[in-house]
Amino acid sequence: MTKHLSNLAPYVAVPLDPLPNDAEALGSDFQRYLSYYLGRFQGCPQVYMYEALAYTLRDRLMVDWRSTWGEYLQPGKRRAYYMSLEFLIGRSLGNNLLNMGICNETQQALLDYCTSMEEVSSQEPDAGLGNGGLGRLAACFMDSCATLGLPVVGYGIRYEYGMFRQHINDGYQMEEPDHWLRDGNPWELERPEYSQRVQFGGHTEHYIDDDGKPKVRWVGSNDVLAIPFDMPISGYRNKTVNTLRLWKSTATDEFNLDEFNAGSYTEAVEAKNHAEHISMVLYPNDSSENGKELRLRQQYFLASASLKDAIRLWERQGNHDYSKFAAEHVFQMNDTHPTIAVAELMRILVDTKGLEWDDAWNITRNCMAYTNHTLLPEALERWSVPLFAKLLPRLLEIIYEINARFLREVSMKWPGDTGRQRRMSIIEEGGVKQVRMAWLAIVGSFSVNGVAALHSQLLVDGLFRDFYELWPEKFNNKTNGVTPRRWVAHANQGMTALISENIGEGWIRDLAQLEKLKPLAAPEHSAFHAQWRAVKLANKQRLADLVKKECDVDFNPSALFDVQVKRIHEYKRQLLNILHVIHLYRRIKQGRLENWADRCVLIGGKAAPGYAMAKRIIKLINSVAEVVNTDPEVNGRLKVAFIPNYRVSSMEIIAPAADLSEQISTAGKEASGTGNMKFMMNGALTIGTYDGANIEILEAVGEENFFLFGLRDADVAELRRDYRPWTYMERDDDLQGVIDWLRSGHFNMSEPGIFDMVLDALLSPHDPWMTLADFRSYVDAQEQVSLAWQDQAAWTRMSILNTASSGFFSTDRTMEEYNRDIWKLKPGANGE
Ligand code: 26W
Repeated sequence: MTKHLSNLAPYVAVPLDPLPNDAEALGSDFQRYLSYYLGRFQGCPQVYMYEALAYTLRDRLMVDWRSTWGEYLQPGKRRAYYMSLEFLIGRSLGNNLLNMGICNETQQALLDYCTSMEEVSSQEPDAGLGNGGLGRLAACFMDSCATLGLPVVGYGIRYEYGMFRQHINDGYQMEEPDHWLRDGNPWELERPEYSQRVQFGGHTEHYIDDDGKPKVRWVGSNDVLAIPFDMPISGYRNKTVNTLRLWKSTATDEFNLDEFNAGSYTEAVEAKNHAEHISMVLYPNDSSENGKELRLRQQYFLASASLKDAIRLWERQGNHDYSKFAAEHVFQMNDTHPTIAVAELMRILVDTKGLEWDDAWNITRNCMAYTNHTLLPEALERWSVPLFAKLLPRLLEIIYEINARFLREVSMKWPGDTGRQRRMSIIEEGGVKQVRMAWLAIVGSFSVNGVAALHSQLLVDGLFRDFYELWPEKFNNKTNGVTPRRWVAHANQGMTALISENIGEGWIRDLAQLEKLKPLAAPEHSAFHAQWRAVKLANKQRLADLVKKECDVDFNPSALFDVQVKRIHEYKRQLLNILHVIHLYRRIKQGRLENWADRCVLIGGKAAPGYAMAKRIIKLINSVAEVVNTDPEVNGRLKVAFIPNYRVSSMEIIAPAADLSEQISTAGKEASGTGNMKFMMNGALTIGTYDGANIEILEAVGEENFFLFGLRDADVAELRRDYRPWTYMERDDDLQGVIDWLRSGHFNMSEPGIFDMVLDALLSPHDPWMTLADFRSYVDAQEQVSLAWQDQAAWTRMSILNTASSGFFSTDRTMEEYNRDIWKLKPGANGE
């Protein structure tokens, strides 16, 4: 039965006594969980060891979790809420151990069980509640906010099924559901007492209330219940534990009762199923919206439950004066996905709290902030008006009202400019009218930001130009980052120890201190260089073992590890990479081995299940790999592997082992990229286009330590007007040769024609990604890479300089900027 709380006294956190963290206490709690809670014994499957350990640690997080909440619930305390349909958390065990600072004690405690940390950690399934960059960014943000002691709560959806598991079958991607919650999730805490009701469907009624005021009510709806599950987010050794609150959908109690009383048991169960569908599965599309009703349900479910929860918390502290609401709340919307929150907050304030429209609007536009993560037109969310009318009738009315008032403002500023009004309208006219979610987000927010300098500039120059002309002060840049705790201190323990021995441990909290490594890049520190190389070599051996296990391909750790891992998308140009691989293969076959560097090329990533071209690209990579890896003439000079099921936990092994990071998107298309930063921190050199955060990486490390190639975004825009890909072939024998080999069927002997679609796309004058235009420049840059690799001393120096220059790309810096410019929160006492 759902536990409801009503008429509660204001929340007061009674402090808990801390639990001891010595090996003995940890060991005995571990033993107690294993035996008395899980009913298992020494020698049981390792997964129970993981669970017992997770409970042991969660107990210890509880003390700080409670005191952190207590801190954040001080009267008048301003809080931020990060609303995101995705949080790509990965595993929590190792990260919590690191942040709590009890790795050694825990290792000690486990000795009696003849079990290694690595074995136990690997039992934890990845929490894959995200697609890629946007979802992982949200997880890195949570880590940094906790480390900085910022009062930020994450709101998301507790998908029963996360990102699908990818198998490779005969070179083709196969998707398998990821039931990550099957064995339960020991980190989460269910809090049914804070459930929220969310309405769908029904209709609106306009009426006059007792005071003679016109009012609206939303009636006849089918409601679902949102149940919160809290995940603790530990800060780095600072006694702060923040909260990620994930909502699960279920049927409301009376829904069941009605149906049961009518004697329709199966219908009642069906209704329950229907309600539970909302949080059942993460949509696996990144960068293309498909307008599915269930997705809109998810978005409203998250926005509505989260806003009601934040309001509940605030009212329970005795607050009822809504003129203070905006001063104490900020909601950061991660892309347009939760943007219906703008209209939902208006609905709550006007319909249920009885505020006047203008007052409600002032509050709303002073506490909402929006981050854009993509310029790709196919990724811009639009919802059809008829769908909106059916699912969220009251919200649609509110959006129309917001739009009418907004368009009046536009026409005051630009009288008679109907073209501009049409462009700026939140409702797009046409066959089926559409709600433009990005426009709603901009109109309803006080801050709009892009995620890298170039991206933010392109937004105000292009997509958002009209809005920028109206409200220039709203627009700002916040260059992304990644958390150095997970991506260096946890993932690369060898390098962490080496760095700390030389410059102390301060860098883990203050990544700018990596600058102190710069003097050590000088040639006279040859002992340090040797250690740096030894760490990289060990990491490469660990990756080689993984590649052997997953792909049955032998990677030689002394070869150059050339890595591209990210979602498979045409704009990210895995195709350009594979064209280069074919080029290298041709060189071997033709005996053109001048300045050769042995390479192991690793590619990984998931394709959206409905994205046929991306799936065919995966097949091509695997087909080329098969030919190259089995040709005796290649003789170890080149290896190619596609690593299946690329995810957070695989990146933890891949990033520390990479020598070369491939960031080769068509200029102007990758908003930022964050994998580029993980590689840089771990000492990889980048080969990249002038795009997204690559530009800032290049500026930080210097162009002599970066392999830049390709067209700039302005060149791409210019060339777009008259693009003739075949001309590049005619002028370049290498490109001609590569395309000829592809066309000849050399890589698909038993499946003729399967790569025709790839060739057609590359050779089309409409190819938006202009892969062939960048081929020569890419191949030349790759030759520079091979040359540089020959000089291992110089390479090591560049590798050290990359790590040393990566301080800016910590999400600690990103969060400090969000806080300085947008959130304006005071760090809690714990965070100082
Ligand atoms: C509506 C379907 C959909 C789903 C996800 C559309 C778009 C998305 C995201 C925008 C995809 C995404 O992850 N974008 C990435 O965000 C990262 C974090 O800011 C950036 O580093 C990447 O460049 C950007 O592609």
